[in-house]
Amino acid sequence: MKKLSQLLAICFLLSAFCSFAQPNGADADYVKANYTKYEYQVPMRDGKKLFTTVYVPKDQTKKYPFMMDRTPYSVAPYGPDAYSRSLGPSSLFLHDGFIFVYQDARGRWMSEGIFEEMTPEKEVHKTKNDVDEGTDTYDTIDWLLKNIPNNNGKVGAWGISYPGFYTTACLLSRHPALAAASPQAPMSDLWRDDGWHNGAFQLVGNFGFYPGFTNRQDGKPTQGRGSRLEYGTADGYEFYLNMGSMKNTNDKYFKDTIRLWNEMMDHPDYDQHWKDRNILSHLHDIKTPTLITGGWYDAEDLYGAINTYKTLVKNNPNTPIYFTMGPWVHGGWARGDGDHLGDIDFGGPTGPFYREKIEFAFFSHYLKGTDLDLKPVSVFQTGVNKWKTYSQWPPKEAEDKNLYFLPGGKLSFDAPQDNADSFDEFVADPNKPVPFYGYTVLGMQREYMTGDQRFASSRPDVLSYETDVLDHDVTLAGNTWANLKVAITGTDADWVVKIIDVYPDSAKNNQFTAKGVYMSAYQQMVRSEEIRGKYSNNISQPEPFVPGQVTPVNVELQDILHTFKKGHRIMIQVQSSSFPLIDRNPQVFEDIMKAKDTDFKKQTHRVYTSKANPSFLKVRVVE
Ligand code: PG9
Repeated sequence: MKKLSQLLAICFLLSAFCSFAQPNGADADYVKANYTKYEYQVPMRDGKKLFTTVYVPKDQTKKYPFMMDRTPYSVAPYGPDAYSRSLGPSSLFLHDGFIFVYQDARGRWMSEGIFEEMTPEKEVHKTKNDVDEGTDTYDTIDWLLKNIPNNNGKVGAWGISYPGFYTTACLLSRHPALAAASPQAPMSDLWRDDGWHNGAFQLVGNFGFYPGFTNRQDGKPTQGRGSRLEYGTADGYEFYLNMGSMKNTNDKYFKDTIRLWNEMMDHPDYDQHWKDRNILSHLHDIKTPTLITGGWYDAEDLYGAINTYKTLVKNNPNTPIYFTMGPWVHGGWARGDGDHLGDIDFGGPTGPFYREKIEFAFFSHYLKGTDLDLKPVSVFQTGVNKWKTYSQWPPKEAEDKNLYFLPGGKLSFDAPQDNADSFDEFVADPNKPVPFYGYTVLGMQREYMTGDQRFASSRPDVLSYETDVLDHDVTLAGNTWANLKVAITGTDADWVVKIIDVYPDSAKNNQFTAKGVYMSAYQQMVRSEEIRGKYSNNISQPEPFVPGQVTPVNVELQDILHTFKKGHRIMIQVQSSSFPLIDRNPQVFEDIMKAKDTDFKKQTHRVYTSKANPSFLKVRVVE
């Protein structure tokens, strides 16, 4: 049984590791014919050894740079004769020739040591035991330069998602040989990336993940474990609603055996546990040219990509920092065409352009000295489906404006004028939460990020505000801020804000439009974000609402670059659940991770639309 659970675990995590690669038969054959694989236990300064696989080009007539991927998801296949089916970020690297290095991070799989979620980085390293991902990277690079022949003395690092975090952490080695790095969809701050969004727990993205990811803490290699959840249904909404409160995740399923899950449940506030794991606070004195890559429709690490870029640029003005955001899901740039998501057509392939003209060109320049014609910012403008380049992000040309919620479900750049204290109200019932997508399965449905919102518009517990038909294109660029004035009858509430592109009745279906869906009057999600109301004033010290008192709730929505075309409308929806994307709020001020099923009760929520208490979305508009 032990072997079976280990095999299951390897399969589960290989899916995470390989799902971003582009394995195909031709590449697999090329790897075997042109590279020789070696396996090493690389010693770290504290004596722990990290399992490291190295693929060396058979052609030893020239010197090669390293391309390194440090990962918690296993560097399988293990064994000197078991070859990976692909190497590097894309086939371009495989065929151009690099020394590829894959390393099990500390405490993962075949590497020794103790694994910690998002390893807390140390600012000072006094003794050899003061280790973190920065020191592990430094020691690994030193060892590679000395022990792998025929290298050209330059190291590149890349990784997506958790490996993206490890790539960001590579920058903290500040090793002089680290000549280029590309953290892609990097996790940066779990309280704002995969774990929580402003205090709302990301339920569907995590519940199925942690059983397979959590390993024991005995410091010995091969610590994986299988994920053994019996869901009993394929309907995610039904499964998670029947599960009940977050307390039941342990009472009914995990039985307190999943260490990393319990770390989540025990730290719902932005406390020292998360502050220690926020790598953004260490991104100073970075000299390595860096390319940050992310997807506008990344349901996991959108915050990480955008804010790793913004922090690096702010703290390191003299270091070349590049930024690319395309119309991609989590890791979507690494494989396939990237020509659509759900019903939305992006006008052609976007992935191949990125992989060749941005990613490969970046690494080839800094590791091999080839020419580079790359602007600092290359971003895909959705709505009109074209690539744009800027010198900085958000564009300095952007102009701040407010989109005001008005009585009668109107939305306008003009502020409310009347003196009446107008508001809209709805009954929020946590036992009948608003689905986050038109239909729900057990896992994350990434299509929700461009999904048709007509299923929500018709619900009485969803408020919709929309502009008149636009008589010209309106392009929003950068992050936006929802500034709500609300009042509730309870003492806590979640607030979900959605920016939606409303198509004209004349809109035609495209090649990707699902059967039975009509693009006529389609309500395309452009961006959504949520906040657990009690954190609105202080994310570390949550505060109860005073029932009936008008209260400001402000939430940042992550960046977009989207054109609402002439003939379309801009819509904003506000609701108090998005299930099971996020967990439910009992709407009473308490530790929701410990709430009882009987705590979840209906409350009445108001959103004000008056001159005295204006609610609005602060946006940045570019021509
Ligand atoms: N960012 C992804 C993830 C990490 C932790 C929890 C859930 C998801 C990932 O690395 O795939």
